[in-house]
Parts: sequence; C-alpha cells; structure tokens
Amino acid sequence: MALDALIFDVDGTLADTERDGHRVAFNRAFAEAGLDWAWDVPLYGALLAVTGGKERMRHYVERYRPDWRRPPNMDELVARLHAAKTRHYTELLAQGGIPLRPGVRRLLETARAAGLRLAIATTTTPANVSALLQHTLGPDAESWFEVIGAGDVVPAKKPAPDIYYYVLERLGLAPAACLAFEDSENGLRAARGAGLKTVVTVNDYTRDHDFTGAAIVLDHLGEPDAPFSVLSSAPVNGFSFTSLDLLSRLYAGA
Ligand code: XBP
Ligand code: MG
Repeated sequence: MALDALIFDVDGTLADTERDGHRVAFNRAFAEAGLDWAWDVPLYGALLAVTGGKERMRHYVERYRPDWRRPPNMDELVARLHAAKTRHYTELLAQGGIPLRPGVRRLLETARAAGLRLAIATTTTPANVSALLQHTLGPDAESWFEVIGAGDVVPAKKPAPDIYYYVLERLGLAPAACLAFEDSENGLRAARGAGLKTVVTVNDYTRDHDFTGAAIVLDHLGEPDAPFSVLSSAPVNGFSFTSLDLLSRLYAGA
C-alpha cells in the first residue's frame, strides 16, 4: 500500500499554541468572569493531561478547587467560559502571536505539490483551527485539508482514537495508507489506537512523555538550514529535515 495522506494534530504540532496561546486565553476568560482561577505555566502543564478545554476546566475544579462553590448550572458556566476563552484565543492568533513550528509550512506545501492528501485530527475547537490556518498559512489554507476533524465532533477526545477514526472514514482511507503527526502522549495513543504510524515532534510540555510506538521522535520537523534532532532510535542516516523521502522510508519501515 502507498502513502496517500498525512494527518496532522494541531496544538503543539502545527504550532506551539498551549503555553502562550490557550493558557493565556483561559486566564483572560477567567479574569473577565471575575473568577480567581489562574493557570500558571507549570499548573497548565499538569492540566494538559486532560484534553479538551471544557473537560480541562471541569478537571481543574474537581482536582484543584474542591472547596470552590459550584453554581447550580456548572455546564452553563463551563460553556460560557469556553466560548469566551475561544474568543480570546482567536484574537491572540489574529495578532500573529503564534507562528507555525519549523518545517510545517514547508512539509505541507511539499506534500500538496506531490499530490498527498492532507487532513487534521485535533481536540481543539474548529474555530481555533480556522483561525490558526488563516493567520499562519493564508485565507485559503483550510481548503488544503480535505478533512478537518476537530473538537466535539466525536464523543471521546484523545487519547481515545475516535477523532482519527472520524478522519479516516471521511478520507475513505485505511490507516495503513496514512502517516499521523503528533506532539503528546495522548495524541500518540490516539493515533496508534487507530492503527496509524506516527511522527512525533516534542515541545516543552511534552518532551518527557512516553512516545513508545512512535515511528520517530524529533524536536521539530526541520528545515534545510535548521536540522532536526532525532530523539528516538530511528534509521534516518543522512536526513536532517522531514522530506517526503524520509517520510516514505519511515512509512515503509515503521
Ligand atoms: C490540544 C487540546 C485542546 C487545547 C485547547 O488539542 O487538548 O483542548 O488544549 O483547545 P490537540 P480547546 O493537541 O489535539 O490539537 O479549549 O478548544 O479544547
Ligand atoms: Mg497536540
């Protein structure tokens, strides 16, 4: 079977969005609502174990604020806070504050030119994906991706494989025809759970995660003038950035 499609996670993979993007947006929404919830960098790193912003807020209250007096309708508060947070986050993206990670634009453009199909499988909210793609790749960038699987379209978020099954079904492809790109243990477990070979690029929040089962673990996708560092044992002799040739070898070998 040939490699037909590349399926990308968003947060932490296309761009380093969590520490200076989502986390800041959550804190702005909390302050706006008059809540004394403040997620500093280390706490947010711990909270990232729970994927999904709404689920993360519920987890925060249960795990860290047991004495906080819950309102009668917690679901309504969470939904309202999440809508505000998404507004703050998309505003941050519009200000150009979150660039793509190294090698992302290059790989997307090279893959498109070679006729590979592209898709997205993410836990974040669809509006966030649109804003990131438009503000980093341009107004028509969403059309580069045949399928964008995002947020609540599936009942269970990562590490459940649901979002990858959702994308594979809409691509009409078997997992064996695709490669996934992820940044976290939850993401790798979701992709592997759906049977996908997976390339991992780590970031400050995920560097120490368990990436057993990844086809390769890198610090980033690399550029011709900015070589990647290989953090796992993988046969990449002679490669210094993620070319289609390297991906084909990983695909064939993994
Ligand atoms: C990362 C997530 C998301 C974001 C916050 O998604 O788990 O929940 O942290 O976005 P992925 P929302 O790595 O799968 O792209 O608040 O919209 O959930
Ligand atoms: Mg991610």
